[in-house]
Amino acid sequence: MQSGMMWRLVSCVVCVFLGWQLGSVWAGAAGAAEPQDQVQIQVLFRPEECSRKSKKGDLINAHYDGFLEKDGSQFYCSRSDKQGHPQWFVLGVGQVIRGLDVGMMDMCAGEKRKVTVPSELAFGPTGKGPVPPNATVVFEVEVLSVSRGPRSMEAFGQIDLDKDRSLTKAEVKEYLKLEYEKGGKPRDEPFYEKILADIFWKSDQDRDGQISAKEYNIYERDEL
Ligand SMILES: [Ca+2]
Ligand SMILES: [Ca+2]
Repeated sequence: MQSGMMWRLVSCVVCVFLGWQLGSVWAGAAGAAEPQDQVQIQVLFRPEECSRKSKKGDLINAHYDGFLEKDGSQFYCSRSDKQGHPQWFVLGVGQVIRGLDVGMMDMCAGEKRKVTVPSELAFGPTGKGPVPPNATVVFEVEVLSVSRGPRSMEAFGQIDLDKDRSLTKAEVKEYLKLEYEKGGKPRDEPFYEKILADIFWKSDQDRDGQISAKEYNIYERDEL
């Protein structure tokens, strides 16, 4: 019992770090031909009202808890960690493991799913942190909001106000503000700061404070 609690504590600490890393690690490793066939999706709850379903490039706010399939032990805990805030990420562009990019498509705000991801679309032959090599993982996800994100390629040009093919925080913030105002839901400063911090942490891989065209679009380099 005690060791179980200890494991959870350790894994929660690890997951905070892991959470930031989930995306970049396997962004380049997703070579499987038809990933949608390999990811098992079980819808646990779907709200009756669903005005918008998640698609590639959308900005998602979600909780996701990760478990090892083999023994059910938890290795990631955006929800169960008491400090846990739901995570912001852009869907379908490699900010989360490929299995979640695939398994979280077409979700409504309020929907809950169980997504089972084979190792090739998760942490691969090397594993990561508490996830051993070649491990199938199960995520319980709950989507809190779905909105148009900053990642569609048409959006890049709109965001890049000075047309230098690189995005500053000010440029991304301006874009997000416009999007939320358009949607009739303007937000306060801390809200935008939180999203910006998340987006830049996950996207600005060389940490130069700007999101380059290459950093912006991980899967489809050809488009630029
Ligand atoms: Ca710019
Ligand atoms: Ca950069």
